[in-house]
Amino acid sequence: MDIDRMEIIFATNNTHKLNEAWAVLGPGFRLLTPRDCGIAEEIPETQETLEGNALQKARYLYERTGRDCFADDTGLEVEALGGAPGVRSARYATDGHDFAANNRLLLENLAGQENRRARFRTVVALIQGGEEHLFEGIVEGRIVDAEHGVEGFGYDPLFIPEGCDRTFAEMSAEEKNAVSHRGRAIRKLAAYLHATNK
Ligand code: ITT
Repeated sequence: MDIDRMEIIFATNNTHKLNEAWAVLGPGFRLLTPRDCGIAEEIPETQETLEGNALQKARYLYERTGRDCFADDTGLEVEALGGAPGVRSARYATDGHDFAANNRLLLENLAGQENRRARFRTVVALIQGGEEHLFEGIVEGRIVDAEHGVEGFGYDPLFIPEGCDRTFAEMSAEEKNAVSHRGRAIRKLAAYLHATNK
């Protein structure tokens, strides 16, 4: 196999995620989208855990294409809210992916709360030659009192990673990827793919 151009599909409908994964994987990989494989519909995610959803999305694509692929499921876990919104992060305030409404609800639910500790957790599910593998990436941090910054997506304007003084939405894509949940999980995936394709 040509190690310089490893081809793999990312089972996501989220272009922000796609761009982040692209930046981490680099030119050694040719990253395809579901659309590139003729799959235009929303990929279902109806499980109760990040692991379950990541596997569900990867299996959905694998069953339809028979090609190596991976999926990412991510949740924001807030300590004072017992781990919520967690696996329901996309649908916290509404049925859809309404980032502004989700952020408003999160701030409302944390009003007056001193414990602002939170973490992002990403689970990447890879299906390679029919075999399934999971990779996890976690970043610890805290939720601030108001939105700051316009970069990134989702809860980024409200989350400051440990050891930093800016939210993810105030960082460049490169800075976010260096410490983020997704950056960590995708680097583990990349290391595994390199190791198994030599
Ligand atoms: P796919 O399932 O198509 O991959 P999605 O947007 O539904 O895309 P998730 O279910 O993994 O992805 O993500 C749930 C929500 O968590 C997402 O809609 C965002 O609100 C939030 N989220 C995920 N990753 C994030 C990140 O890096 N920064 C901020 N918020 C994020």
